[in-house]
Amino acid sequence: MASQRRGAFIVLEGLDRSGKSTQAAALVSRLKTINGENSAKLMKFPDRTTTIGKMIDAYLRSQNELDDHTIHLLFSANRWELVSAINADLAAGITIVCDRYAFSGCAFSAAKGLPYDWCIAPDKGLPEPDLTVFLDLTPAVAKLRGGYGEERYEKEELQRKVRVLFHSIGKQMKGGKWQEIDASSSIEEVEKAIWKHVEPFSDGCTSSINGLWIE
Ligand code: NYM
Ligand code: MG
Repeated sequence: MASQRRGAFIVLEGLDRSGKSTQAAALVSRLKTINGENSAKLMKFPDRTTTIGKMIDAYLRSQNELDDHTIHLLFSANRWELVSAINADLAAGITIVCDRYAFSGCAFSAAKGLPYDWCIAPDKGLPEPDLTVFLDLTPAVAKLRGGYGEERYEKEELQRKVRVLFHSIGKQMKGGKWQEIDASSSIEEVEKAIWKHVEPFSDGCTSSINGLWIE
C-alpha cells in the first residue's frame, strides 16, 4: 500500500574530489522530477551549519587543533544530532540522498591510525542506509581535480589508506547494500552508473530501517 512506503535512505561515499556532491545534487533533481518537488532531500555530512558542525569546519580548515579521538566523536555526534530529522523525513515518504555518512567517519579516522573497532563504535545504531554507492577513484586521479589540497586530509598518501579502508568496510556490508562504481569517467557516465543502483529504490521502501553495524 502506498501509504506504508517510507522514503529510501541513499548514501554516496568516496574520496575527496570523487564527484559525490555533484552526483548527489543530480540524483536529488532526478528523483524530484520523477516523484515531485517534496519527494527527495539532499543531506551532507559533515553538516557544517550546526554548532558541532562549525567546530568540525574549523578543524578541517586547520583553524583549530583537536585530538584525533575528539574530532572523530564530533563527526559522529554531528550525525546523531540529525537522526530524528532523518527518521522523520523517511517516515514522511521523503527519500534522502546523503553526501558521506559513517563510512567516511570510520575510513578517515582509521586511516589516521585509530583502531577500526573503536572507530565504528560511536556510529553503531545510526539509521542504516538502504544503499551506499561508493564512487571509486584513485587518489592520483582525484588529485588532478580542482580545489584539491585545500583542506586537512586532502593528501594523496592519506587518501590511499582511506580508499583501502572504504573497500574493506564495503566488503563487510551484506545484501547488496554497498555498491562500488568507477568514478573516473564523465559526469554523465557516473550518473548513469549510480542510477542503475538507485532506480529500484525510486519508489521508496517498505522494510523498516535497521541500526547500522548492529548484528
Ligand atoms: N570526514 C567526513 C571525516 O573525517 N569523518 C566523517 O565522519 C565525515 C563525514 O571530512 N575529507 C572527512 C572527509 C573529508 C572531510 O568532507 C570533509 P567534505 O565532504 O569534503 O565536506
Ligand atoms: Mg572535501
